Amino acid sequence: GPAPEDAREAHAWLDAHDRRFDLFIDGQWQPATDDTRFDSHDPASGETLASIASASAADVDRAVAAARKAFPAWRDTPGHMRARYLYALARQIQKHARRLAVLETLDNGKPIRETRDIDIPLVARHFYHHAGWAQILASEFPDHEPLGVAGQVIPWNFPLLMLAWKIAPAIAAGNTVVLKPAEFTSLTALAFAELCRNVGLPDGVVNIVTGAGETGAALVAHPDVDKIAFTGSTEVGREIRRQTADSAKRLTLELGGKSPFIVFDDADLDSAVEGIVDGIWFNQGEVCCAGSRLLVHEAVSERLLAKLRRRMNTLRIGNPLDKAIDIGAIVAPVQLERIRGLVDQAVAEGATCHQAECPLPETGLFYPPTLLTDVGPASTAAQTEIFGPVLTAMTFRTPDEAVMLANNTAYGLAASVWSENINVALELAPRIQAGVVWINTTNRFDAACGFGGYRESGYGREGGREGLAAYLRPAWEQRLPMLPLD
Ligand code: TXE
Repeated sequence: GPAPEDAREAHAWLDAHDRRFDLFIDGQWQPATDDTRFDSHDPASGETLASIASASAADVDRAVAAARKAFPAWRDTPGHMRARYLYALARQIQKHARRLAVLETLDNGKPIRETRDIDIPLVARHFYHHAGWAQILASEFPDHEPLGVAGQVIPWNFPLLMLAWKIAPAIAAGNTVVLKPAEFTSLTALAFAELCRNVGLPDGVVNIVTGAGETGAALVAHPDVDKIAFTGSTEVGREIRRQTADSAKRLTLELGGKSPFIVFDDADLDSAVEGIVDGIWFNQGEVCCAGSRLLVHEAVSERLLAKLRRRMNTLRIGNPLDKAIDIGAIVAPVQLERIRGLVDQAVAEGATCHQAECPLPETGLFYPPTLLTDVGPASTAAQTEIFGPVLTAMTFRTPDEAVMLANNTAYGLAASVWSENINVALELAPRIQAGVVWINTTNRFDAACGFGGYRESGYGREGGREGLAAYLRPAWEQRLPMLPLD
């Protein structure tokens, strides 16, 4: 398992808070108006981790008011001063990395190896990167100004990393924020609120309102929010699009995906198998850019799938706090049911279902690595985001057919292309409608690189220059004097 002192420290932190959390508004812990609460569970053990306040529309209103009040002073704080807070937050994240990793693993069910080596280091890196941006903002974006109050709603698959993707650019650019974490995974956002206090971030710059979809909807509907940034399901993204259509709110959406993983006949098949493992079985497949559709050249399909089936059987699934585990628990019963339902539907439509022979723990929310073959291009298995450890495999004969299949969903978030011939890969990449195309690799993320989708995967980019621009506007929009017409 993890170093026992890390797990102990995480539990001690929960105990120090009496396993009871309020809302973080205006730099203070504040109870929800009617003290409505919900519980957060460890999906691997079923243990109740904490009781968490559920914010009503009135609480959201208080949080937005606090963010509005804090905005002018934060906007007028010189960039190099704002940078100090972001650097300090990055250092706090590194200082508490082990506790944050354990908390994230307890709350979400993902393997400690991933939270410790991937999630939390990327979170720190995101704050460091945006601290740099805050410092050079005035010279890089002259005559730009922040938007005001940003309302941010995030999902449960990378709780603290999605918080970082939202908060770091927003506050670097001089906005203030109200963020709503997903109801299954609020703990690291609440731990982050504490770090904001540790570094003396001015009250009201970051506010955290916990709760379910209704809390998010109240934030989206709030008239004094200038921008909504949402990451989550395509359905809710659509709803938010409708809800904000007649307002002046800016909107960025990062939604679902069904990303193709394309293997040519000249690819290094052993590397491709490792890529597939990472592409679909990283984070239990609960990844928006998961390589969930394997498109493999007919000539190597049998060989590749045989290798893949052997590799699947070696994956270790179980207690996510165990460092030797590859696949942890599914976040919540509703998500496990959704995965089961979609696999059943795929099988009813004629798919062949192969599941790894690795033993599952007797309790907890676990689902085995799964491979679906014999699927038609219009079937559920080929079209619907499953958001679990389920890979759909199809074959192609020519590059044109690979492109056609790759683009044949409503989504367009990511793609991965495998070939030993770089010309094949480079010719294919720009023909695929996806925000990112990886070549002979997958799941590479960098704070400096804009991430986002095409079509139903959403719009706007997070990370890099574009990500920052999404929290700025040209100052002349507000300041241009009205010219008399006559
Ligand atoms: O998402 P929701 P769910 C996909 C994935 C998954 C499916 C369902 O396919 O199986 O969505 O997951 C908040 N107004 N993705 O139901 O509901 C909610 O409280 C404002 C892909 O968990 O979209 C949470 O904080 N907010 C995805 C956040 O939205 C609302 C990651 C996401 O939850 C709201 C997650 C409303 N009306 C799921 N209703 C990705 N792109 O990575 C809910 N929320």
